[in-house]
This record gives sequence, structure tokens and C-alpha cells, in this order.
Amino acid sequence: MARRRTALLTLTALLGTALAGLPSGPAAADEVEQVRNGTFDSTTDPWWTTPGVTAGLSGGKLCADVPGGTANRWDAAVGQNDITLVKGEAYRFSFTADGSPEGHVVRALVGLAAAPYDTWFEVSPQLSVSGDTYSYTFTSPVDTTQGQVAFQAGGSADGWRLCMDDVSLLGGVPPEVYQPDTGPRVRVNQVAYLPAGPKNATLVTDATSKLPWQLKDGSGATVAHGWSVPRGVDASSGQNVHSIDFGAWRKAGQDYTLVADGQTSRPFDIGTGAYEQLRLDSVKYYYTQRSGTAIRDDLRPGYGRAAGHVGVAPNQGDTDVPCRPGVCDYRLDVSGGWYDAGDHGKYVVNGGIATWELLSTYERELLARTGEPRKLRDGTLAVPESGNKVPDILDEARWELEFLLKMQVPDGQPLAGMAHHKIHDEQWTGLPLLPSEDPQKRELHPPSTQATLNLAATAAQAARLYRPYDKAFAARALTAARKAWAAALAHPDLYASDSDGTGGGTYADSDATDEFYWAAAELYLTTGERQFADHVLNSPVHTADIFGSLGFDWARTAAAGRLDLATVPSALPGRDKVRRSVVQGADRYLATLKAQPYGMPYAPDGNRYDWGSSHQVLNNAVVLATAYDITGGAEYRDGAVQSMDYILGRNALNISYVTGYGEVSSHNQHSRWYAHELDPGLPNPPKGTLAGGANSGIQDPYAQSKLTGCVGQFCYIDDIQSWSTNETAINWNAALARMASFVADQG
Ligand code: 9MR
Repeated sequence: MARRRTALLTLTALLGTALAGLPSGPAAADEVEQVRNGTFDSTTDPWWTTPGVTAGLSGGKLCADVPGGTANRWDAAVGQNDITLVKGEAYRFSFTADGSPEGHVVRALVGLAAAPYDTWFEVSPQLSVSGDTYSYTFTSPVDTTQGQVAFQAGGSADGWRLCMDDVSLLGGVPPEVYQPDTGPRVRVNQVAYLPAGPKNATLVTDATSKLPWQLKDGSGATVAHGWSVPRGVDASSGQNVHSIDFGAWRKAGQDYTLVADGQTSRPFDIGTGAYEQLRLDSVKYYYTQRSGTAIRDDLRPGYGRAAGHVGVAPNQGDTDVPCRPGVCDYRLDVSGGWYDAGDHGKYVVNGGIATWELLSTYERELLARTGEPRKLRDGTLAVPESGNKVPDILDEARWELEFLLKMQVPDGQPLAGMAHHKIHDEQWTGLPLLPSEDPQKRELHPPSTQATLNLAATAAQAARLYRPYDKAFAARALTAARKAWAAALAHPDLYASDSDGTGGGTYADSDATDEFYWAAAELYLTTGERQFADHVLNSPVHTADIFGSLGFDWARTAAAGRLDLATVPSALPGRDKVRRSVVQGADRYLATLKAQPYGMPYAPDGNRYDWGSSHQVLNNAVVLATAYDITGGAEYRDGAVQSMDYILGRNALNISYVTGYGEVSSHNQHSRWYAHELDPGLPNPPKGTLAGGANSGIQDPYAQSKLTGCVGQFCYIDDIQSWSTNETAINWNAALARMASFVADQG
């Protein structure tokens, strides 16, 4: 951490703030020390320790004997409370620390001293025996008198000794403006361009007239050249930019670079191989998100772990889970499924759209002209079910489908047939925390109409896709779908509460007309029955203009229905019109993409990037891809393919949002078990993991301390604490899988 900070500071000095889209901070106030007795001259007061930790003075330092065998970092800690912080003020947090034996990690943090123990700043350096000095500057996102400075040292099998000195939290220091390391100003897709596909780049420059560019092959020889096109100031980044089109060059090769304005881009390939790999990796991601089963290290080297939430202590679930008080008096076995994201919650609403998009990835392979279902056949994804003669992507999706089915309220209960909205911990937990180590009570939350319709839609879709492989499962799924549909009609406005967000996300949504439409569409496509066609045709959603900048996500599911009605064969009256509406939506996304110097089909209102914007870009690209599948029009295919460039590095931050793809990629996504940034013994997310991406809301305190005032694309930071810009999630990776598979098919 210390090293990384130095690199950032150097960069700040070199670049200034002009190109970053970030404002400079407020003027400095008087510097005031907030920590009492950080020098340990004669006493350890007023520092506290958690039970089991003994601390005392030793050679003018505080030394603490940390017991082995605790589960979590916070189980063994030394700290000080009653720290005052002022919102918007910059603080320098510094200390010296050593540990013996060396190699242990201490988590040093400034946060709230009471539940819910918000963390406002933290670092986790690995300590040496000889000691080192650590110093960081951050901006407080809150006003408080209840702050805490703490050093957490638990979670180690063996005991060790932590010593510290000169602990200081100095208020009123000059703010350190966070400056992302954005590398060369020529921005490319750092992974690959298709040989016959579009090839575009963006140049960040102060120049206002055209500049020459050269394309160099892996040996450094110039193979093509041309002129950039000035595009003025780009709203999404605040940068002055040019665009570069080198699509005329079609020769496959590795390690190309693009040179312009004295800058050399990060290297990239021209070829299709990376997309074949990404098609698989983006779906392989789901195996390591599985709950209720041990993850096999032989299938995912480095990712093996014990089964989470199978009723083995310290877990308190998920085989026999009660409802929240007053919600129900039965208990359910809701083991299995995927963990939603970086938390241990499991949500039917988000699980539904994620399952739909994975199933649709496969269904498109079956139906589209360029589809190749064998690319996702049995044996392609290294899952435990590989070899069972069922396409692996269906095996993976079934892991979630079985969980969704378990969330249905049993017969004989008042809301029989509805689906519980979610199941998660009673309280939020800290990081890192392996699923098998989560000690929280698990609870079922009330059923909701939206969850019920997510179940109806995906189970109906499953019924048609699994029929060739497992008739009994297909029939069971369809029965559950019908039952859910009937229950939703009987309870059309049972919405999840937007205040039910303790211990898990709310996934609250006060409109179910889109979920009704989607479920009716899937039920119709599977059964051909009139009742479902009537619902589709009578729904105002059927003819509504649904392809806006926030096209579709867990809360806006109309497009799932519309796209399937447009592509899955049926006798729906007016089907041509449905297909045309998708093409019209695609025309709008194409216009957006062309107007964007960074070439993405996404321009949110007011330049307010949404939570999970990476997947919004991808889902809008899915509409382009579907328009290509419908019409065969090359402009739609090229638009869909070009959309990948933004995700893979052609963006203001010069980062690939997919772990392991591109020279610089997101790899510290917020997750309790891919928490390498906090614990070197844990892995980073697996390659093929999509980060949420720029989010103008920057709801988490870490992002607020670094990014306040950020412009559009700059509202992102690759840090594990930034849960609002840098989480991983099952619905987001499904959009990546859907697009990677499409692009791979275009090779
Ligand atoms: O993706 C969700 C986003 O659209 C919402 O605005 C946000 C706040 O409600 O929640 C996001 O979903 C999170 C969920 O609530 C809990 N698990 C992690 C999800 C991704 O951040």
C-alpha cells in the first residue's frame, strides 16, 4: 500500500489535475491531532484491546500479543474511541508498526466506534520485523464524535506480536487530490479487436486539430497510419479528445500498439481467441459464487474453499432458515444458489435476471444465425457436472434455478406459490469473511410480487431449455412457474420494502408491470397458451418505448420479455412489430454510440453513471446484438462489437473492467472471499469477473473520500472498500457472458 501511494503521488506531480476531471480540494485549515497518546511514552491509556489481547509498553512502543485461532480480523484488535472527524476535512493517518514473526497483516482503520462500524479509511499492510512507517491522507465522508482508530490483527492461526508507535490522525492537512494512474493517453481495447470488426480508439489531448497516428505491429513496424478526428470536450469524462478509426487494418496478430501525439497505447491483439476465452471465463465465474457446496480446487486452482451455509457451525444456515419475525412461522431449506455479489446474500430478484441472461446466452446460440451452441456444450466450463451430457452452461444455471424454486412459499401457507424476496444475514458483516465462516443468523424476508415473477419467468424459460436433457426437471419448473404466475396475479402489488436493507441489499422496486410482462412472455413462449399471449398483448409494456439509457437490469425487466418475444419462435400476433421495436431501440443506441467519443452505447441522463454502469453498457449492447440477429445488418453487429472496447480499456481511466483481461484490469472488486487486497492468503476475483464500474452516486465512504466531485467515467476506483463502484455481481457478469459469447461468434 505504501508503495502504491508513492506511485500515485508521483503521478499527481507529473500530470496535474487538468485531465482527470476531478476538482481540487478545499483550502487547508489548522492542523490538529485527533489521537490521544499515540506515542506511548508512559502509558497505553486510553487505548483498548479486545478480550484475549494483552498490550503493554515495550521500548517506548505499544506491543500487543495477538492470540492465534481467531476467525476474523476484528476478533483481535487494539484501538482508541471518541475520535472527532469533520466531513470534507482531510486527515493524515500515520503510524509505525512491526510484527513478529514477519508477514502478518494488520488492518489499520478509521471508522465508526459503534454498530454498524462503518469504515471510512483503511489499509492492510503486511508487516516486517524491522518495522516501517505508514502514512496516508484521506477525506472524511462524515461528521462524528464517535470515531475510532483501530488496528485489527485477528484471523491468524498462530499467535504473533504487533508493536506500534507514533500513531497520529492529523486533521486540517492539505487534501491529497486522488489522481488515478491513467497511463498513456491513447485509449484502446486492451484485449482484442476482431480482424473483420470495427477498430476504434480515443486520444486524450489538448490539441484541437487533427493529429497523425501510426499502428505498429508486435515487432514495432508501422503497418498503417492516418489522422485523428477531433471530437471536442467529451461530456462523459470532461476531457478534450479525438477519435481514431483504424478499422481498415484487418490482419490478425499480437501486441499491436497505436501511437499518436507522442503516446503509445497499451498493447492489444487483433484476433478472436480472447473472446472465446472470455465467453468461458465469464460463465466459469459462477462456480466460485456457488453457495451450499465446497468449491473444488482441482476445478478452479486457487479458489477451493469449504462449503458455505450448509448448516455447519459457525454458519447458521441455509438448510433450515426461519423468516424474519412476524413474516412466517415455517422454515425452509434454501441452501444452494449463487451468492449475489461480494456479500453472502441470495436474492430472487437479482438471481432471476442473472439466470435469464445466462439462459439467454445459451438460447441465442441455439437460435441465432451466428450461434454455436457447441461452444458452451458439456465439458466446456470445468464444473462438477461436466461429463453429464448436459451443456455446462445449463448445469451452472440450474444451480441457481434449484435455489429459486426452493424460495417458493410451500402449499398450505397463506402466500403459497409466491417467492420470498431474499435470504441473507441478520446484520452486515465485515471483510474478509469466507462463506463458511459467516456466523450470522440467516433469515427469509417477505415474499414479493417481483420475486414471484422472476421465478415464474426463469422457471418457464428453463422448462423449454432443459426439456431435451431432463424432462422431469422441465415439468417441475413449468409447474412452479404456473403456480408463481397465479400467485402473483392474486397478489399483484406486494412490493419489497426499500427500508429492508440491514444485512443485505433491498432490491426494492415499486413497479411490477415489467415483471408481469416478462413472465407472461416466457410462459407464452414455452406453452403457446392464449392466456399468456393475452397478457402480453394487453400489457402497456408491450408497446412502450423501453430502450432508454438505462435499458434493462434487475429492476427493469421489460427488455427480457421483449427480446425473447422478438427472437424465440412463436405465433404471437404482431411479432414483426415486436422485432421492429428492438431494431428501433438499437438505432437509438447506435446513435448514442456514434455521438460518444469513447464509443459506448450509454449516455445516462445528466451524465449520472448508474450503479453497475459496466453492465448497463453491455445490456444496451445486447439490444444492438439482437438487432443484428434479427436483421443481419452489419452496423448493429459492429455497434455491439465496438461496445466491448469501453469495457476492455477504451475509457477515461484506461482500465479493463474485466479481471485478468488487458494490461491493466480491475482486480480488487469488493468481495468477502476474493479479498486478496485485505488478506494475501485469499485470491483476487477469478479472471473474467466484471467490476460494477463508474457510479456517479459514489455511495460508499471509501469512494467518497477519493472521488467526491468526479465526472462520469471517473467515478470508479479499483479498491475492495468501494462497494458502490467496484463490486462483482451475478447479474453484471451475465451481461458480460452474453456479450462475450456474441462477440466470439462474430469471429
Ligand atoms: O445492483 C444494485 C443497484 O442497482 C442498486 O442501486 C444498489 C442499491 O440498492 O444495490 C445493488 O445491488 C447490490 C445488492 O443490493 C446487494 N448485493 C450487492 C449488489 C451489487 O452492489
